[in-house]
Amino acid sequence: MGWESFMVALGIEFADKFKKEIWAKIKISLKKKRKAVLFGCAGVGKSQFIASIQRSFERVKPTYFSRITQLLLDEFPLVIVDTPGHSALEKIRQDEMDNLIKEQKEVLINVVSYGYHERKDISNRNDIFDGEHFSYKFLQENRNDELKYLTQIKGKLQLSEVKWVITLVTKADIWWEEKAAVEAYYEQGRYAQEMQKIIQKSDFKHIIIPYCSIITPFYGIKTSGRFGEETKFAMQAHFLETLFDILGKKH
Ligand SMILES: Nc1nc2c(ncn2[C@@H]2O[C@H](COP(=O)(O)OP(=O)(O)OP(=O)(O)O)[C@@H](O)[C@H]2O)c(=O)[nH]1
Ligand SMILES: [Mg+2]
Repeated sequence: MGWESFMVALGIEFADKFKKEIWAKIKISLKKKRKAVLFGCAGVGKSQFIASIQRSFERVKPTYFSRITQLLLDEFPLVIVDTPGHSALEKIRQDEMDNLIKEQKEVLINVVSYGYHERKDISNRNDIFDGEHFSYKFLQENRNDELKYLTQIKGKLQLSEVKWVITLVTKADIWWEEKAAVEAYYEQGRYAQEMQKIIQKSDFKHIIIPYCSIITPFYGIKTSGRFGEETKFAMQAHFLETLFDILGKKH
């Protein structure tokens, strides 16, 4: 093949590939962009969860602003908004709650972690760990905060067009040995009762999904060690399957 015909063949190949790529992009953009927002207390694992679905394994830092991430999950374009959980950043969360109504978000992900909130503002680890167990008081206060945050979303959620609420119970690697208690708490316990009050006056479906974004010690303290990478990936795959199922459904 001479130089000229070689270049022409190459040109056709590239043009063809280019057309295919453009067409794939058009097809994707024709699909309606789904919007999701994450809420939850500081340190429950919202940002680490976003990192995990982007297949990033680095530990994240606390969030101080709302942050939009555009994802393409198996051809589903998804816009996901991360919010800061810190108690002082209430105004930012309120604005995002207003956006729930204005921007017609379809999925709200309420992130919880059975009280295992890892924030940077604990100066003395001994306050939360006695050498064997994590402090009941510390965990209970955090669980109460999870309920408080849920109540704060209530009003806006009831006025919104949200179709699905996912309670994402993250940090399974940390609470794995207590999984029966964790399941009971979110499926039937105090959390479930609070959620039920919201559901009664709303029009969304609620699902609870256990999750693990990263296997790492809690506040530097080694935990169970009985939770492996396989279970983590199985949980991540299950979450994505559920999400595709939800996003693929016509409303
Ligand atoms: N062991 C374990 N640690 C996790 C998991 N998810 C998050 N973490 C850790 O928990 C800490 C808090 O996670 P973030 O994702 O920053 O929490 P956040 O909810 O975004 O917190 P704010 O941005 O302050 O609202 C980080 O040190 C994470 O690495 C998990 O599944 N397992
Ligand atoms: Mg964050």
